[in-house]
Amino acid sequence: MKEYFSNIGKIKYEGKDSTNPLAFKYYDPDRIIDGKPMREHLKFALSWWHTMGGDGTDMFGCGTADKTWGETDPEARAIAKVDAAFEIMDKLSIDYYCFHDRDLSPEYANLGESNAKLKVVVDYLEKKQKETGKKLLWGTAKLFDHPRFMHGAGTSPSADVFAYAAAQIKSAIDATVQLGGKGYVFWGGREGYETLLNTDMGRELDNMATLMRMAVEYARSIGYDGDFYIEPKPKEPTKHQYDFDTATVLGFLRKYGLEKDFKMNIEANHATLAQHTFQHELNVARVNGVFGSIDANQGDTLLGWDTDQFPTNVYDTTMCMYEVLKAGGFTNGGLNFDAKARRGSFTAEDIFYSYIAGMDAFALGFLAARKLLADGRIEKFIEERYASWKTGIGADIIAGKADFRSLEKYALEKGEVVDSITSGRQELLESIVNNVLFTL
Ligand code: XLS
Ligand code: NI
Ligand code: NI
Repeated sequence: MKEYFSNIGKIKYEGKDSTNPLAFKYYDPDRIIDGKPMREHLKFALSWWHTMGGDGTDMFGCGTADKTWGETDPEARAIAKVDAAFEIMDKLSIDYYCFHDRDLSPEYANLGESNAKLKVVVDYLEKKQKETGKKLLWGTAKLFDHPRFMHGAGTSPSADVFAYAAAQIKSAIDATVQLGGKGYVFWGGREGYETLLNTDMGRELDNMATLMRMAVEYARSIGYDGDFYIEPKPKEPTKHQYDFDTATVLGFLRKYGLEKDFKMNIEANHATLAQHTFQHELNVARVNGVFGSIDANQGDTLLGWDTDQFPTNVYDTTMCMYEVLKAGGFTNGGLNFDAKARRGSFTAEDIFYSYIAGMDAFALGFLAARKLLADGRIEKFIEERYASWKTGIGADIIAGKADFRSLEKYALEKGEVVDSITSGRQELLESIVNNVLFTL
């Protein structure tokens, strides 16, 4: 078998004092922590579109990285991509991957031909999975690239486009099920609008829900027992995306009765585009019981778009893993690097440096989050801050034993509130985080 990265060997864990750029400093895949190896706590996944297909093309210039994998013929390239991806996963100890249908295999002359050629690649992936033990984290359909989807897929004003999208999702679900994936993602690429002057928003939202319901019905009918995810994003490519953020998506899911089948795929850079922190989005998902999976990357705070950079900010990875641990860890979900090397980082080595940077940042965040939880000062502070809900009037309110009349009586008798208002202590808490993270 051809080796695509012959000058790069298996990336090993060498510990924090290593200066070898091609070694992990924190990610020690087989180290057992709390009864399972680090690789299972983190469940890293490679993204097909960025890593195997993204060549650095942007609106100002052509690609800078060669992602042809030595093949000009599209069918041969699709197979070469699989081989190269499995080599990358093996060398980096990444156990999972994610795909869009058209990144595995491009569009051909018609849907029938596209489906048939996709199936060839999926069969090959199945064979490679069996040989290597690598797994599919989630699959999805690319419903935003081809011109037919210019006004949306599920939300297109054209019913024919809706039907085409349904057909495409059907084969992407077939592929996901064949490959044993436990997640299927809806990212509403062009499900949004540019102007309300041409948009019937009520119709579009109803249709989007119908498409999702049909997807669930079909998948369950062929035995799929995994999760469906919605990946919120507030803008880009459309001015206003319907899946704005986790809270908006929750309202949508509950309105249409989809909340039992769908969870969130939270993307760090999408959170910040919605003016939230990454942790905020994870927390909203967790407290509402819809935390599912993570698209890990980071944005650039000075830019207003999805830069999808490999994550290196350890505060963010720490607070992310803190939420993941509080949610009980990953079940069907994992940490997918929906991230790409910068256009100027165009060499093959940069793929490895990027993943090492991102994986080490999350391994460090995981260790730091465990330390924060074990330290307990933050948890204890929050617990004590809400102590008034444990006894007396607070406990009565929670137990449903109070109403406006009894609360008025209580407040009149009690007089001004003094003893149960305490300092928020934000600065102290921030310094505790630093104290736990940076013990030299
Ligand atoms: C784009 C999205 C996309 C989804 C999968 O912004 O992040 O890559 O993760 O369709
Ligand atoms: Ni994403
Ligand atoms: Ni994104």
